[in-house]
Amino acid sequence: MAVTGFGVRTFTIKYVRRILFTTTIVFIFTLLSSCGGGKVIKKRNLLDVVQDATASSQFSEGYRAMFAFDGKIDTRWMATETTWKGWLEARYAEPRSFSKASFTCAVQEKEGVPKDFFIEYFDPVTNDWAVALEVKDNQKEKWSGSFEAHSSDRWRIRVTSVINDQGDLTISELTFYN
Ligand SMILES: [Ca+2]
Repeated sequence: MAVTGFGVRTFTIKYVRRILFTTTIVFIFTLLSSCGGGKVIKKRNLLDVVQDATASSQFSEGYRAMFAFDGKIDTRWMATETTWKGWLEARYAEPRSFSKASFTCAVQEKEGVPKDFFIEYFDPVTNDWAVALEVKDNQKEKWSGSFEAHSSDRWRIRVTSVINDQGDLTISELTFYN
C-alpha cells in the first residue's frame, strides 16, 4: 500500500508540474503577444527582405543576382566575362528608407571587386535613377559607406571598374540599411 501510494503521489506531482509549466509558457506567450513586440519585429524583418533582384548581366545560373542577397557568403552574383562593369539591383515590397550600404566579395586577389561605383535609388518623381553616393578608388573586399537617407523600393550598385580585372565583376553579399 505504501509503495502504491508513493507511486500515485509521484505521478500526481509530475502531472501538476507539467500543467503548471504549460500554463506558465502559455501565459508568457500571451503576455508577449499582447505587447505586440514579436509582431513588430517580424513585420520589420519581412520589409527588409529583398523581394527580387536583377542585374545588367549574369555569368551563369550559378551566379544569379539573388545570390548577392541570400545571406550566404559562399554564393555570389557575377557579371558576364570581359565587361568589368554593370549593375546589381535589389527590389523591396514597399519603399524603404536607407542611409547606408555595404558589400562583401569573397574572392581571391580582389578579382572583380568594385573599385569605382555608384549607390543609386530609383526616384519615382523623375522616373529615373538618382545617385545616393559616388565612390572612387575603393580597395576593400568588404566595403561600407553612408549617405543622406532616401526612400525607394528599388536600390542598386552601378559599377564602372573593378580592382583586379583578372576576374569579372562580382559581389557575394550586398546590403542596404540604416
Ligand atoms: Ca551570397
